[in-house]
Amino acid sequence: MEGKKKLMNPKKGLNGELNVPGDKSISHRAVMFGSVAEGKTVIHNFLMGEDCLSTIECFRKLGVDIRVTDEEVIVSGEGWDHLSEPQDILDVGNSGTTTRLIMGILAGRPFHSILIGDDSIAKRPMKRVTEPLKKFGTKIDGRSEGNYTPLSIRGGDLKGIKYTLPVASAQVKSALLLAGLQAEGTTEIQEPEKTRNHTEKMIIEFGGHIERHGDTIKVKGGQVLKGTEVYVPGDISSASFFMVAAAIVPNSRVLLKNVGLNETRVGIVEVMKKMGASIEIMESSKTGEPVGDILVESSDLTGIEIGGDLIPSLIDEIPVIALLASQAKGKTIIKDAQELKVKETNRIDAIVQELGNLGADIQGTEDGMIIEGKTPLHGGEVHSWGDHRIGMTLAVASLITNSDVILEGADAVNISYPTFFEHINKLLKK
Ligand code: SPQ
Repeated sequence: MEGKKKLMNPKKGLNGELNVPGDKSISHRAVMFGSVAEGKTVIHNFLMGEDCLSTIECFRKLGVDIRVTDEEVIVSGEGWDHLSEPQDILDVGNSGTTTRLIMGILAGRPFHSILIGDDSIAKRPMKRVTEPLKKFGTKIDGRSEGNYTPLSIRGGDLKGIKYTLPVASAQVKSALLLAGLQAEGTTEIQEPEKTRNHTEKMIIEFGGHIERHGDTIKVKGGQVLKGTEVYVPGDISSASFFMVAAAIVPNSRVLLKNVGLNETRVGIVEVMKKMGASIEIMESSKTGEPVGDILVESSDLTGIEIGGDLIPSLIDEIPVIALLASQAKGKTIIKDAQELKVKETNRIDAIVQELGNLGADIQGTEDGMIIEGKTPLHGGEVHSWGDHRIGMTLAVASLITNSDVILEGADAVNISYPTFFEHINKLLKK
């Protein structure tokens, strides 16, 4: 994942409108649900990023017919029982979502499969999924007692469980719901904090049933899902790079169209408002996944404290929020975000080191970081650490440096936003 890019800072600000690519979390889930549902699923605005393409390849190896056209992805699902034993290993690439969610599906399938990914995936903890899946009755193992890839799964008959998640994780919750849909009886999952709920919404979209009471989610086993049409909204995590860019680059005004505004994902909007950013949300549709437009203009910002149950709703935006905070007056404290250490990289270390290299006053803590602003940033050589969100944050930082930035590992953006640099250039030209 190399690729060196020289980035320039703009003279006139960022101006114009963008349709950011489809939501990564929803794109993965649409392929997975389409694969286990009966009948055709047509997915519009699917994210053609490397992670979601890994999901497509894995399900093709499980015998599912998936057709990709310029307009849509068509999944010809034939139900849970028609997934077949793969002849080859399933390569999840760099994608934590693929790894964890597919385990929940494979747990209930009566065959053997092996999951493997890249060097980053090999370091991400999987026991949080393998342990509860064993309680359902599946056979699953991997390096370090099932904590790391390669993972080997021999699925079978499952019995529903009651389980309290030790960490707030939508991926773990989703894996257990996918296993629960195939298990005998009811599965009850309690989450410590509310995490993204795309899996729950998709169970309903595919004709299934799920209940939520307070922090407990209940799903019955033996559910037959039906193929459907899925409209993937723009990814708010991708939009966030341009929301922050518009706020920190002087003379900017950017309109982001058709962005997903699911209430479990919009923490960054709350944070930007609290910091004093000029941000306007125009919701256009509330059915299924809520969607709307986001208008952001250059703003004077003030540091704030970010923590508690807000964290899961902006966990992937913290690198770019750190950059935002470096341009806010005063201190920003980000806490309760220790999960950042087990993402594609240790995102606390990566962002502290790389933004520090550009002159930001930023310090890592056990569960987050402390940023003091407002600090002018200078040019230099920085690295994405092979992590798309770190790479895109540094590219946005380069828009306000006083000299050029060389970004190594720029190709990492292809994981979730292959047209990222094209989109920056589009806004620079206006
Ligand atoms: O798929 P992956 O690699 O885990 O992607 C990331 C990202 O930054 O794109 C995290 F590194 O997003 C996760 C997110 O952090 C996607 C996700 C989901 O689709 O369910 C949930 C979050 O992870 P978790 O561990 O909190 O469940």
